Amino acid sequence: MSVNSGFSDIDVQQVRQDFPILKEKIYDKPLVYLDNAATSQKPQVVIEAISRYYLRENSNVHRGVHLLSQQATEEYENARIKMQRFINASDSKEIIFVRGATEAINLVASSYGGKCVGEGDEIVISAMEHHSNIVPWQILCEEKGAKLRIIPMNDRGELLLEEYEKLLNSKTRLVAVVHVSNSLGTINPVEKIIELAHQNNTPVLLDGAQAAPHIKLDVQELDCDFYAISSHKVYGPTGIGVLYGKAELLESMPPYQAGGDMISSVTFEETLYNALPFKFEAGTPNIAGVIGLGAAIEYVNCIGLDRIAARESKLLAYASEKISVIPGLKPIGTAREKAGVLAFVMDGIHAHDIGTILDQEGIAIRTGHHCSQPVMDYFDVPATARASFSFYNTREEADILVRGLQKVQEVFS
Ligand code: C6P
Repeated sequence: MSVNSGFSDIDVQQVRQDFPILKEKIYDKPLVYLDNAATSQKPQVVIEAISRYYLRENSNVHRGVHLLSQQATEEYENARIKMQRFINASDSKEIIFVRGATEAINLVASSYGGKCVGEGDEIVISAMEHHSNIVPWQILCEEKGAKLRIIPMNDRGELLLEEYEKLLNSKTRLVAVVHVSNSLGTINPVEKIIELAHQNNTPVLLDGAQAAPHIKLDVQELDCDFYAISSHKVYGPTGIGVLYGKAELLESMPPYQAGGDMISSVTFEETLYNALPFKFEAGTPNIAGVIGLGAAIEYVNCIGLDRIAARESKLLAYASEKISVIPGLKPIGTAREKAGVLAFVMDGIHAHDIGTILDQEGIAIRTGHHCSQPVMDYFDVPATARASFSFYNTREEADILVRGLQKVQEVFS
């Protein structure tokens, strides 16, 4: 495994060795994987941690007196502490393991929303949310007779903070905003968003699905109330993620799901709930997933998020400049603060055709609405093509993307 120290650049050829899949060929051409916003690739250490668990430690957690169960429990709880440190939460009980960012948001909508949102109340989200941070609030608002208010954005894909400020009032029960947009790449000014919400006594949930792989997080410094993370975007396995919540808020919220592990005692007359974080982790959890996520965090720590962010930002700038010379190509999302994502449309060519032709060249990008249909509506496009970068991508791969796009033009000219 590549371990970098100090502030030197990442040795990209060396880190690529950590990801077995990057050696794959697609239609006999080297894989150029530029779909990292959909899911990132997994380093060998993550794959090994999962298989080691199944090969040598497979057993249930928090339940057994036998050694295997104790070992599995220790690894599972160690991963919680790794995640606590990764985002600088003040206590490991503030780390709730869930299925992904989607479930993290649904948990808050169901539990916090169920308790604290009533008729006439308002939830504020933004114009650039992923469907995961729209639909749970729509359902809640419909159930409760509450109202969804939307922070608008400009043509660069930047939120209008002065409009946001006007939306906050005594009825606002929660502000739920994406930290980094998956369809535009915008890094939102979340510090300011949180400050303004807190002046209004309103808690803030950040959808960090796209931020966690690119930005060093400090939830205490941010002072956010909830933070949602997907493991599979931060080099860990699928089917696992994290909801961070401030302990006092989580303590005050009712359970989200009910079953084993979330109770401290059950009789037919009365059930007492378990302490945090277990109150929100009903049933046998995704143990292998949590252990894999723990290994992913260790891996990312070894590379260093500062170094990852610096490399990705240079790559994004390089690729953005290179594709800007392609005639008829229009970038979608040109915010001044961006991470990871390069989305665009091409005159007279559907995004799916771009994706299909690039695929023939071994280049994996995502095309479509990226689960952000309101963003497509705003830019008046049915779909975009989206290349999304990770620290293991190279300038040569950006050049291959540009050549692929030139080929797309030739095919359609
Ligand atoms: N975006 C993309 O290609 P899950 O599916 O629960 O791991 O993450 C949902 C989610 C929530 N918020 C944001 C900002 C996201 O980008 C995503 C997932 C992927 O853009 C798959 S749609």
